[in-house]
Amino acid sequence: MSAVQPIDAPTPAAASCDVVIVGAGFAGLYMLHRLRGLGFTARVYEQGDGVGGTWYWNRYPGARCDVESMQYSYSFSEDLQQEWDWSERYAAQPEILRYANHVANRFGLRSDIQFKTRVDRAVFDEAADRWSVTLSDGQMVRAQFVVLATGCLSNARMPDIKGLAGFKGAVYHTGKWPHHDVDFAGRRVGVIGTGSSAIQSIPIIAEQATHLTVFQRTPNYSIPARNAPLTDDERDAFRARYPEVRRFAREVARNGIYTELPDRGALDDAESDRRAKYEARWQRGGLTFMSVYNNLALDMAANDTAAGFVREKITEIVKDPGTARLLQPDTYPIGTKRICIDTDYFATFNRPNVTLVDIKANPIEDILPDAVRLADGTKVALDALVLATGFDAMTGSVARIDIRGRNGQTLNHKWAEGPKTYLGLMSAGFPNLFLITGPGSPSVLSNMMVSIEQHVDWIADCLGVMRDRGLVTMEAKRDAEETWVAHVNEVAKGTLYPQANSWYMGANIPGKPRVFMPYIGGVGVYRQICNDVAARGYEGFLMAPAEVVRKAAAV
Ligand code: N01
Repeated sequence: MSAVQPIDAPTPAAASCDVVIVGAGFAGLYMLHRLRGLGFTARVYEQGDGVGGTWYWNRYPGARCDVESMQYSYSFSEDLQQEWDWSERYAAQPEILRYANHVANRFGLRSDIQFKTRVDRAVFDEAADRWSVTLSDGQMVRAQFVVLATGCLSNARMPDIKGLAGFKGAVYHTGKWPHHDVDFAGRRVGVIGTGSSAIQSIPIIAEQATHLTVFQRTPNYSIPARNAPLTDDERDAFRARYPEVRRFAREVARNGIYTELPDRGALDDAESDRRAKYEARWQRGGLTFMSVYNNLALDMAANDTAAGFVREKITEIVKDPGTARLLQPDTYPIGTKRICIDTDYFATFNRPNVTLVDIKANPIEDILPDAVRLADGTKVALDALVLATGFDAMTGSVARIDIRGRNGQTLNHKWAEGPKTYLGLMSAGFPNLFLITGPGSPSVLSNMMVSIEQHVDWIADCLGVMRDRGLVTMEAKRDAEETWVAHVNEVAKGTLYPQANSWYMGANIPGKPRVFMPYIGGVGVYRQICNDVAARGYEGFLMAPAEVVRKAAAV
């Protein structure tokens, strides 16, 4: 395996290219690789100074993947998937970042990536059918196509808490962690938030800090990860099955993960059988807890059985009954917020140096230079604050770019009441602008690697077809987009998901429209829809020589 070192120096920015790719995470890297393979000129702009996207930024203690690494990895290169040795069932962030760097080096991608460069603006020039892309260093790049590989969980959200700027101790956000080790030894630390990032970092911070105070607004359901080193035999056995594992993940699974498909609902089993099945999954660990039965996301009574099981587990693990009660989620169905997986999260609250504070009942009033003050006047003295407050998910990173399509319309204006896309791939009025794992696609509800590869392949194939047929512009038709948005909403409404105030719904951002953003129909179903659309001549898209598209769009 290679070290995290560039092997080829970046070349200066191109003044024009076929495709501008925004972001050098797993989506941007593979997009670049595919486009190069087809002979397109492409240029990636990345605001960080390295590849890896979400894995570049999220360096908080305990950060690791919640999909098993043998599956959370690229499948496009047989050599790559055979040669890379994942060391653990769920790789930690440094190893995933090494993998991203290995891929960039192995496929010689760095020469077309410009680091430390944000894309600030992209304006579609209707006269020339080209995008004019403005970079943070002031350069302008012209491109026929723009691909937003900006990531769904990459725009860290600072909470709007009075006095935060005046806190004199160190402040960290899990989503934008420093690149050096942070040692909490000898410090009184506060963690605000109890989502996946907090649940992974809290047990580790608790081991270091003099005292850790966790400020919880909403408790989360969490399942043990049961992380463990992978042996050579386990890796070999998995690799031997890769053709089937990858096929299943792409075509059959709802969430892009190879696992057993449940054939019955939770209420079809007697209580004792149900408990035995939940217990077996709890012992196995991981996200597949939610696929014990086929109706946990659909039927409230079925869901209650799984939620109740996890609540009982919390009672068993946490010794103080009051703390256990506070840690038990009961205001939303299990799985409707992204389920967490952890290592010793609940047990951490048995430590004498850890305190849980219920800020739903007693909210944070303000932050003083050396403490958090609660509504009842209590002051919690702190030396360091960790904000595990999440992201402006799915749309946040797109919204930071000033994107202007036909007639000068901005994407932010168009999406003011919620994101609108056709298939999550394009938005009407924004020709030749593609999104990878955008709202309206399975995206964050799936193994992101599977969804990224599917989108990249679809887009790359599409650009190849356009070139072969002499087509210059492509855009989503408005009626196709409306039909798709309605379908995405309808499928979501048939599930329990909209019942939770989740970031899937935009509920964590004050003022953000409440729309269930990802497509919940399943990755296999979705892939088939996309393939069928392409097979029918890219049905629902305007795809024609320049002058034809312009006339049609004007009607
Ligand atoms: O963010 P979150 P995250 N005052 O939004 C609380 C992926 N991920 O970074 O629920 C007080 O889930 C907020 O409270 P509430 C994964 O998909 C994956 O943890 O809004 N509290 C909540 O508790 C995940 O779902 C891994 O009431 C405030 C927390 O902060 C997604 O990223 C690891 C607050 C935010 O939780 C996001 O996870 C990490 C305020 N003003 C992340 N504002 C893997 O395992 C927010 N909160 C791969």
